[in-house]
Amino acid sequence: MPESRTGGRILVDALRTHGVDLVFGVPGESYLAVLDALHDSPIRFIINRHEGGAAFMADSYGKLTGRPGVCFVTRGPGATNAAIGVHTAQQDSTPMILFIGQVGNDFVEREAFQEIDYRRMFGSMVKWAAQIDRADRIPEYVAHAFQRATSGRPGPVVLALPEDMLADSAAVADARPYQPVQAAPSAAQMTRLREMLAAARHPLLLLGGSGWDAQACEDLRRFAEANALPVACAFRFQDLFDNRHPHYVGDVGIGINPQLARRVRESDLILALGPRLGEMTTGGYTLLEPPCPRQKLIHVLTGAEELGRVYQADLMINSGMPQLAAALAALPPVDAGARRASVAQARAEYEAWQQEPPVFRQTDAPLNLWQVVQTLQSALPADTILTNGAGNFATWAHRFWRYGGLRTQLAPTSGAMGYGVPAAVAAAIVSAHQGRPRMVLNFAGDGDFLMTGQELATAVQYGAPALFIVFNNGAYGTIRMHQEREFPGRVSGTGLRNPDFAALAKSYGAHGESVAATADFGPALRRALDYMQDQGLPALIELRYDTELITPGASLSAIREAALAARGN
Ligand SMILES: Cc1ncc(C[n+]2csc(CCOP(=O)(O)OP(=O)(O)O)c2C)c(N)n1
Ligand SMILES: [Mg+2]
Repeated sequence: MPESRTGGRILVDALRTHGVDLVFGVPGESYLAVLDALHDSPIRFIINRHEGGAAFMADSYGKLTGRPGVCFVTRGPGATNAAIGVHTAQQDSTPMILFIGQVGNDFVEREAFQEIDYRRMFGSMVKWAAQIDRADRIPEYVAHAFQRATSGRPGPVVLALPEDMLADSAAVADARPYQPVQAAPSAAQMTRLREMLAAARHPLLLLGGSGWDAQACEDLRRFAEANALPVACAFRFQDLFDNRHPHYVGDVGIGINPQLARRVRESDLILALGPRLGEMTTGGYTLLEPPCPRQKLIHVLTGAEELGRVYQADLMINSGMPQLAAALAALPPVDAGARRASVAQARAEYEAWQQEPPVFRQTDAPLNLWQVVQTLQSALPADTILTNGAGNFATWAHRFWRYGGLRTQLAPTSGAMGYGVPAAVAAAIVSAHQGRPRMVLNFAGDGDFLMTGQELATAVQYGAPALFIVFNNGAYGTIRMHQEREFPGRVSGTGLRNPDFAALAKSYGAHGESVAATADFGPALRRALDYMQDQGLPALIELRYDTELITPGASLSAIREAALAARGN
């Protein structure tokens, strides 16, 4: 007979069973029994300053380790604050488990204090939302949650924990560790894939999605080299292939290199390995047209239910990425000699796209953001983790940064502003916890930063030395840009009056400074890196520049004038 334990303890023991070492969250009186059980547990509880930050950190943990990120929040307000991270885990296919303290079963269905039905609230956002009503079933529910979050297409799971259930005791045994389940390609599918590859003249590999590991990326590299394949990465999955590799030709996302867009359109075979082929990766469903694209399409996904959802591929394969990549690496190469020159050409187009954009020659901007990225890239190690949220500033990362391979990028395909700051804090904490501290760099917009900037307090509390670069253009610039395109000259709801970011950083105990001219950035970076190194604490450098510098390709006034001209004004 197992010993009797409280629900809180059974739950924390279950987390241990499944290998959890670190959880994120904001406390609430609804789950005191869990907090109490954590008191005696080796699991580290990173406390956050907002549940949105906690949920983003759990998503980042999932992206960095491939294991579910775990987040604890309280009922009602805590759960609603956390929703942005759950949605991001869904869109990014990140394994994640959100535990929510819940109203006790003695008060349920009265709309008691902070009561929400989480099955209905999160229903369409998660792989599974459930409530554990009996302490003796905790091991079963938690094992199911880990299984569900990691098998097939990974994603978020929500478990609600009624307060009285957590306080109850039960004599129940622990479950076994979860075993993620993934399909593998069949021999017949691999034969067909090889035939299609042998027949193609302009094939293109498009990588994306979650569930990759180091071996899978290595296998994939060998396959791409042996078959002379150009490799592109889907929107915000740019770290699946080392961007310095001669076969890497760019990312298929927002602000795509027009040369690469042409290659996607003119390709006669797209091997989409892992990406969902969503709106951002298909140029709003134009680069590939649903339901039957002009290009031949091989679509491989971890989730069977996603195959054929938008695109009826010529060959659909349901497979995990390690299983697929191993099969690809074992495939006898096709005769691809004729393609080598075209790979080199595509690579040259990528490199040309990364050169200094003309906007700095057209404007007299005192701060050259392209130069800033070059300075950062040459000062920081290749395995630096670069994080960002959403906004036009992210272009400076996606287009000009060379991601150094698997797990060097944390960025939301959901386009969630505020993702990058907590992601950076999580990356610094998680990598140090794993015994291999990494350099972590965050690019944030002024709007983006202030959505979750209070997680700087978390960074300081836990000694997480990430470097934050705030792109301050005094505006929700992306929306301003769209405004100038659609309603030229009519600025509405997009201007920002900001705090002093350097002073703000200092008030948290971080290093802070502000830069407005190109020549000042290098010395500022040196001081920031020295501080991080000496103190083990974060640093922030604000970049001040005019809203006019809205994209690398065109200034705001050029966008407005083009829009006015198109309207005949
Ligand atoms: C949580 C959230 N709210 C609103 C939006 C809509 N949105 C997309 S970009 C953007 C402006 C971003 O501003 P900023 O961070 O300053 O970057 P900039 O575009 O100015 O470089 C907004 C409001 C969003 N994507 N996410
Ligand atoms: Mg801005």
